[in-house]
Amino acid sequence: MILHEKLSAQLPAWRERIKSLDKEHGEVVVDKVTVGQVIGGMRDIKSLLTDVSFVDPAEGIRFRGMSIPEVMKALPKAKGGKMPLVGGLFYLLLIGEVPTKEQALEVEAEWAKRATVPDYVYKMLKSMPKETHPMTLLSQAVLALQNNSVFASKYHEMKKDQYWEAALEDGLDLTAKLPVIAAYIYRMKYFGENAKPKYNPKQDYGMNFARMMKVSDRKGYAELARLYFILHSDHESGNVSAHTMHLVGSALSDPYLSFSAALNGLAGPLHGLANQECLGWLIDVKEKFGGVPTREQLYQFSWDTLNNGHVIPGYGHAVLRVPDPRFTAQMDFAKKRFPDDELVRLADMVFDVVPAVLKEQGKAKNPAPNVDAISGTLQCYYGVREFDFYTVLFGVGRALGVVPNYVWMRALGMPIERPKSLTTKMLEDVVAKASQPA
Ligand code: HAX
Repeated sequence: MILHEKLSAQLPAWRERIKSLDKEHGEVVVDKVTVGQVIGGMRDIKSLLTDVSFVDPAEGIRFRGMSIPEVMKALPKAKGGKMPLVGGLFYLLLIGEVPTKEQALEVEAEWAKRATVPDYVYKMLKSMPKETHPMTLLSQAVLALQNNSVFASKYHEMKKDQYWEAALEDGLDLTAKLPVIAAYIYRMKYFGENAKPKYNPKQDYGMNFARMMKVSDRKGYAELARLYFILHSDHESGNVSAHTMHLVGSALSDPYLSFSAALNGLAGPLHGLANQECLGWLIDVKEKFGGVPTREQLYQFSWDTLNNGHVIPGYGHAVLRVPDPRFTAQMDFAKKRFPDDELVRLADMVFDVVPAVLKEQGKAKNPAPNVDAISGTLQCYYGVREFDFYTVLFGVGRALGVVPNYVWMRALGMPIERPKSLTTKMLEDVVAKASQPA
């Protein structure tokens, strides 16, 4: 398999790099840690290693050093579409090189071979209460697949430097099955259907997803699915879902156990669940004013939201200090394909008005839009209007980034994660010592 070949060729030199950094320079200080960072959620502490992606506060995400426009241009495109093949993105994230079309199609073919979901997973999903949140269902389904884990079953017979091979097997199985499970959850939960979705090996990941979701404009939605999964794949390693995958995986829990945990983090309202809030806010505006309001009305509505003690969803970011390029890519997609859609026009006006309001308020460090400010609008256009499903889509995309990270961490033999904690008294003592005259 191409991914296996390409990875094993890189590993000896990369392992040497890590070994020499650790052995010869292990004492070199990277960054200082402040009391504020210890209290404030470890914000900005440089203590995670990944070569898969990097978030520059002034520029946004780079996948393997490439900006989003560069990635969208360089990756081979899906048949009959303008968007890249998702298999090409997975190849880029895992191997670190832009694939040829043939290489991207090899990844797509691997997925097609592995996309069958066992019967008991469907039965388990079907037996859950109707009102169960779709993210709970997705996480349960991933956990239910765990008894097929190659990593778990071979754990006792593998040497440490072979872990990555089993991780890759599981990672490919998992990423292949996720769109099938997500589409089943969608059709079962909102339409009461029980038919098992069928993956068509002649179609790519994006088109398969569009077909299994049964949206009416399959061609258009396949393009959106490709874009959406690519944009949501990775955002370096410190965000809650990526970090959870890394942390749980560091205990040598297999990829299923680790990814189910990552999904549970993604399901939090300050992380992935924020995307369902954003569309709700736009629809509230539309309903209040019977369509797209005037700029003045929107300005007042935004202030009312803030004055009522709420955040404006889709704006602000913990790391970014500019408009999120993932927002820009989605807005471009919408403006090229359906510029007259009412929600798109509204989202565009919000982009014009809200940053100024947040600046006036003076609290948010970044008044610009993030990835969630527009993603629901695009889903809505294609008829996927069930807000609480949106984080499931994020979950399918996120696997494409955290799986390569998991594989690399096992390949480099990364140890169990174990930061050190302090007591409040110890922190106070540190502060007292620091404030004593020299
Ligand atoms: N509306 C109103 N106030 C905001 C705001 C917004 N969109 N963004 C930040 N602020 C406020 C914060 O609530 C905070 O106020 P307090 O001091 O009263 O607590 C202050 O500005 C400083 O916050 P910050 O340092 O700029 O932002 P944080 O790093 O603390 O938080 C958030 C980052 C994304 C959580 C924040 O900007 C927010 O709540 N945004 C709205 C929700 C949202 O869009 N979430 C999706 C984020 C993208 C993502 O990860 N998706 O998975």
